[in-house]
Amino acid sequence: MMIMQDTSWVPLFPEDASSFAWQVDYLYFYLIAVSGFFAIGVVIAIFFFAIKYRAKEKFATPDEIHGSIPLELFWSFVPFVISMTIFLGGAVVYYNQYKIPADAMEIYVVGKQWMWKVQHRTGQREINELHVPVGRKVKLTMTTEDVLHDFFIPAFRTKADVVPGRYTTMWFEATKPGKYRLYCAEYCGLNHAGMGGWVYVMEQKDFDNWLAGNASDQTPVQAGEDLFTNKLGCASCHAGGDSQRGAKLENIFGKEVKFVDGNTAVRDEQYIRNSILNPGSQIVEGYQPIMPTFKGQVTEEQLVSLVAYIKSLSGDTSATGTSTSNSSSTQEDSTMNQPKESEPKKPSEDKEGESK
Ligand code: HEC
Ligand SMILES: [Cu+2]
Repeated sequence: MMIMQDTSWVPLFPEDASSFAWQVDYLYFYLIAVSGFFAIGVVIAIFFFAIKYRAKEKFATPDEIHGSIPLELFWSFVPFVISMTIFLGGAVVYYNQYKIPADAMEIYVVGKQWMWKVQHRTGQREINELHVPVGRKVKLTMTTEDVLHDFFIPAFRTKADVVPGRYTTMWFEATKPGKYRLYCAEYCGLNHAGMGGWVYVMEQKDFDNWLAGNASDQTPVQAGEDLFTNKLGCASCHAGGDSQRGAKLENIFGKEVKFVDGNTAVRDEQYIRNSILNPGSQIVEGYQPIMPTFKGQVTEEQLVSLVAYIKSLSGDTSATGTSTSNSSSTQEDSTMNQPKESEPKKPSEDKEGESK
């Protein structure tokens, strides 16, 4: 329960345990300093003027004042400069926090009244706990089964809304091994206050052991492939070789797509999710609108797996759970890449021409 660190000079703050935590703190202290300076200045001025201009005689008439350009300029310019420093400081910190590094290790998070479900790329699942290695960039791709939640790790000085029907992301790089609080920071119903847990930051080798020691479920990619080929029957349209009626899904991730109505979009996680839930809303050029909606038939966790599988068809290997130097990870990596490699090559020109 001890999250305050003994070395922090004022024990008012949670520990600084991420690469950008100090930036948030400095910005915060700067805001306090600016507010403190003006608050104290105003109070001093009140007393000073109250004494200096106190009523010395009854019915005195004060001198008329006709404005002062230098004074006007001074009190416009100084606040302007101060607010710009706040804006710039805030913008830099915000940019560092929400620009997700490309080489981050991806972990999926699904919020649900009232728990956090976490799944690693290697298949491990955990609830209300999040194990991460120290010194690695970690990206969380998050969504929720029900209402709005908010994923908050005070020691990392980061939080992000978790929104129904959408993927939101956040990232951090933990700097110190330890155990840190994790909260839901958006009131989400009766047991909102209980919707929290712990983040465990481990040395890379302990983390690798942890990954290896936890009996591995299917990886998200494997689970997605299973849904795709067996449980949901996507493969009947999307992997039919020459008779394929559905759009080609290999090597599409991150690329632009053109719709029959002439609009375009970039195929990101959000787009793939929407393709599965509302296929009619975005018909890919060259295809018939025959794909049924899977709304109500798949959970958010299954959707995350499907998205991971479709990403893997584009050779997305971004960030496995383990370090690249680790031998057990090479095994995991190869399992994750299997779908991609075993996929028969289908030249895209063929498909396009055929279905037109
Ligand atoms: C009845 C056949 C059929 C089934 C079943 C089907 N699809 Fe489709 N799918 C299509 C067709 C046709 C298109 C292209 C037209 C469109 O955009 O709706 C498509 C488009 C897509 C796209 C967008 C492709 C692109 O180029 O951007 C994705 C992603 C997708 N499907 C995923 C799935 C998944 C996942 C499943 C299973 C849950 C599935 N589909 C089931 C026929 C099908
Ligand atoms: Cu919540």
